[in-house]
Amino acid sequence: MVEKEKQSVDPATQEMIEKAAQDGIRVAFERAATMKACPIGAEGSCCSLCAMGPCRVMAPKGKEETLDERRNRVGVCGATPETISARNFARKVAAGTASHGDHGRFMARFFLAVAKGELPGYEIKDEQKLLLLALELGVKIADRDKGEIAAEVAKLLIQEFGKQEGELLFLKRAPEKRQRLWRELGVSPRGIDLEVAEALHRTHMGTDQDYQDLLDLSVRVALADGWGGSMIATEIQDIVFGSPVPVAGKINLGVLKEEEVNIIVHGHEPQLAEMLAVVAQSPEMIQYAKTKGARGINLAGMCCTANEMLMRRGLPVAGNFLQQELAVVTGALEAMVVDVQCIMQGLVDTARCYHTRIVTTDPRAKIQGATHMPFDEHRALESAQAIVRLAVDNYVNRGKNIRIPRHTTPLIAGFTYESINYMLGGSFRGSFRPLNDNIINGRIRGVAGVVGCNNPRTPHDASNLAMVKELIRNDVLVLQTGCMAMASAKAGLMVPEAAQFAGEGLASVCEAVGMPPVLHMGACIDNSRILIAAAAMVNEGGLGDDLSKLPVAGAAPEWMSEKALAIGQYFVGSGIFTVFGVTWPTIGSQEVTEYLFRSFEDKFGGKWAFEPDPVEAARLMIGHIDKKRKALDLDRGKGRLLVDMGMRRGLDAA
Ligand code: SF4
Ligand code: MSK
Repeated sequence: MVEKEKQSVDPATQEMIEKAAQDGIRVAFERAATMKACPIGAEGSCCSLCAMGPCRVMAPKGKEETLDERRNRVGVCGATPETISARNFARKVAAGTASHGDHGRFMARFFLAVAKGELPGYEIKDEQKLLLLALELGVKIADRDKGEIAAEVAKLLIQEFGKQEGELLFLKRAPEKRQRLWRELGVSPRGIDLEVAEALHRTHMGTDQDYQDLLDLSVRVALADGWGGSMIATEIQDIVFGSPVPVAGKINLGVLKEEEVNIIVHGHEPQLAEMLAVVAQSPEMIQYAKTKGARGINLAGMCCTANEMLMRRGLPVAGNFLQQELAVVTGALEAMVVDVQCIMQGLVDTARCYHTRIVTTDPRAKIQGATHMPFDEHRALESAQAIVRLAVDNYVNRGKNIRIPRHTTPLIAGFTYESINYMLGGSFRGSFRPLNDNIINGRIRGVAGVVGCNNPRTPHDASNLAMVKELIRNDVLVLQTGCMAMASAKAGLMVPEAAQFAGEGLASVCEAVGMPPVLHMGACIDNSRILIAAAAMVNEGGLGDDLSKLPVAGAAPEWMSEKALAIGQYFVGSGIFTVFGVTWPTIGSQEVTEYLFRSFEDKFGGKWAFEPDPVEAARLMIGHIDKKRKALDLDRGKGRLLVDMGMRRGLDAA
């Protein structure tokens, strides 16, 4: 057994790893320790695309390869290691894009139904955002009813998935220069589903066998995620559930309550969670819980559903990806209600040892051994009531083996392009000008997006914390989403007081505005908010005419999901330098890796890097930021020189 300190830096997680071991439960940490990663697959050198294989084409380790050996290192069909590596990579990006795309498509159809008034219990909460989007998309507003406007907007967004030609509508949000570059390189996505389908076709056995072509293709697919599926999902969720504004919350397994019915919502799509929040707070349901001996009902979140609910409702967050099984191990969880993505199948087995019910709710994501209660949007309230009642009824089945870690940390979440604009500029003159000015005067050195998952192949939360601390110490403002946002929040970096960990310049800005040096921007799909914020920095002026000119960088220090690769690829394809930790899926092919790590910069202005040491990775990001500052002719730390009359006279005399 691996020491718990080496598995996580989070004390609540360590405590529950220990309890799991005492209870004889194997969770992901233990499984990762006993199941070594396949070295051939990890480096991208295995092809299983057809039944002539699987073929393994890894280079011999520790010895020079002869030309003949190199020539013969191909699959049965003759596919080279480069083709195999690039196909594998492109397929992962396509799977990530498909996941966010399917989320976006579901949201767009849901939005249309809400607009038509077909879904009782849901309504349009942010009318202003709806109207702005309608104007942007050329939808007539005049004196039309908001439902009519929303329906027309929804139909336009639904079309984005099946579109066969032209360009995705939101590409126009990128700076002009970037749009032109995408067009010139032939990577402007046409339709979201089309790009995914074409990628699957072109990576089929015997189709596209030019590794550079495949890697360029994967940029087009990924852009259909960032500027397509993810952005659509974010926009719609803001319109229907309300745009986030800074909100206080708390995080970690200590949010579970010993004397209440505990329910965790886990996954990615917020429709059901929103309704569960309403039902869990209803006096009737609380009364019902009391009849079972509980003091109330405590709804908390896990993974990105948690981020969605935290951003809009301040709902407590139980933890990030690697804490999902540990929430069950507390023995105090009545139900874990899951939808899509990042739900470990191991949950069901863990739950068998306690009383927790794992409830699947989405027809696209069932798990054997779980209780399936399909969520019907048309009868959302009834669906949510049935689920909460199941959890309440289960309270009486709680055993005596309960231990809830005492750890919780306060945080502020709810930062979006709009709320940052407001926070920096005020309600009448909302603007990114103060951000740009502080970058220009060097108080803020640059901006970094640190996003992505946890991975038990690296100590839980550790790389994120080391990276984020190094960045803010060096005056880099950090924007976060997904499970990495939660890692920073647990460590207390998402409150204004965390400015004490920042460099002098960044700290002075945080203190003046009253904001943390690390901003929580939401769930994985909300990485699209980071794209929009970056575009706003370009549009504001003074930092170059393209995203690739900005002193910004991206990272996913603990990634595990194909979605993370899609996100990284759309950052890179948008011109942003991006570093991943843990492992790199093309390391088996030097050519493919070189192309992504170097040639991409000449083409797209952004490139990938792989660096498992988080402090080293942060330094790569800072080095890149400094390179961009130099190219923009910005002198770090100089500050704006205010010239008074005396100085002016001196200048005149000289
Ligand atoms: Fe092997 Fe080629 Fe089939 Fe891949 S496509 S499994 S390399 S024969
Ligand atoms: S939930 S994709 S583990 S961030 Fe979005 Fe966390 Fe990664 Fe899932």
